[in-house]
Amino acid sequence: MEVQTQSVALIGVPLEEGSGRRGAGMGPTALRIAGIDKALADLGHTVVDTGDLSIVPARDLPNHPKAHNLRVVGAYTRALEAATYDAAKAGHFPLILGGDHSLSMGSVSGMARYAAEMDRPLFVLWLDAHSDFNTPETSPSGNIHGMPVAFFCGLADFAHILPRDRPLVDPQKIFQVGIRSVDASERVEIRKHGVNVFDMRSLDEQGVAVILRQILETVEKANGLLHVSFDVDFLDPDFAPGVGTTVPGGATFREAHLIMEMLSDSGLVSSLDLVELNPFLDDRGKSARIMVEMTASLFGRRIFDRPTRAA
Ligand code: EXY
Ligand code: MN
Ligand code: MN
Ligand code: MN
Repeated sequence: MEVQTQSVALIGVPLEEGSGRRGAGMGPTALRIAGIDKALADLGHTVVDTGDLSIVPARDLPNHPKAHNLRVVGAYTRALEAATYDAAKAGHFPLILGGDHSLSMGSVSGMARYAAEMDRPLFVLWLDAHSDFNTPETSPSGNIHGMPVAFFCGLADFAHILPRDRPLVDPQKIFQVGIRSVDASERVEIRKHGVNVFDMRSLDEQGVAVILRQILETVEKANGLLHVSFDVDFLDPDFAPGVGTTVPGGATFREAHLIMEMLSDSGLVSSLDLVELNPFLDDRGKSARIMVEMTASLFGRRIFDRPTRAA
């Protein structure tokens, strides 16, 4: 199968204030050092590195006792919402180099605005150990990287970071895969709002190919756009240790790799976040390199071509 070459806009987001520790702010640099631009260029894609996002201080936002560093996270959310929307609108594939997972409040909201303008539904594939469906009220930690999904569904509308009339994501158009750490209140909310969860047990029982086929069919039938949000902790910490929130029993290299290949074959992916890489905790750049490998597969790298879409 021919690789459809694309114009890829790299957007660096050195945000770590949404997590409970330092280090994820170095993620964009580590992904660049691991060769993300070359990996994509070698596949024939055009790569435009827009550098790291600059923010305008969000002085209008309050200090929130249950949402730590809201002003910084809010400033990045605003800047990234605009940068992601602008990149997509200009015909680029927005590839966000994180940064902690709170950045998805901005990237997904930007894609939601773009999809609404295109009159197409936005679907989100959330590859993560966590469901990130807390609100400031339910969060056990106050760390905003545990809240982005609730935010872009309009359920954690803290402090009007974005305009109230922004397009939201329908929880039933979210697919969470690899989940294995869920807080009690998140579990209730996930069921209540109909988020589609394929936890690690589903992966073990059904295998990733069956699950991915089901997701891709749904997106294709609806003529949807698919935003992929890839948290390093989706992977098993044995081979991806460079993340602050490791949870044992994660996806294997081969499972994650097959997901990337099937996503690539589908041609449905519109945008991608690479998040939570913490180079300070990594083992000689191992996790950064794996994230680059995964991205290359999503953008068409193959061992051998397949005559038809993976059947
Ligand atoms: N559920 C926990 C919390 O809300 O504090 C842990 C969240 C970790 C989030 C990581 C990024 O995926
Ligand atoms: Mn910072
Ligand atoms: Mn996450
Ligand atoms: Mn996570």
